[in-house]
Amino acid sequence: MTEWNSAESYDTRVSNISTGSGGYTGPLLNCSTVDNDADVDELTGDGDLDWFFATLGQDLTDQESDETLTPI
Ligand SMILES: [Ca+2]
Ligand SMILES: [Ca+2]
Repeated sequence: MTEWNSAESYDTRVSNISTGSGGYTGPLLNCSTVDNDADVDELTGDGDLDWFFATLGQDLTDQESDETLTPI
């Protein structure tokens, strides 16, 4: 959570946490490390910039145009 709450930009934080760039050494979050399940989920992030992990065509999100959705 330290990286996510850092002063880096949203795009840099997503990149660092998904790839280990920028000196980030914590657990990676990407389509290889986040598992899908068979359940239909509704993911809501409201007004802040959120990063969604969802199965396209199954899970529902309130993703906005400036937010990342990583398909799983
Ligand atoms: Ca699901
Ligand atoms: Ca949001």
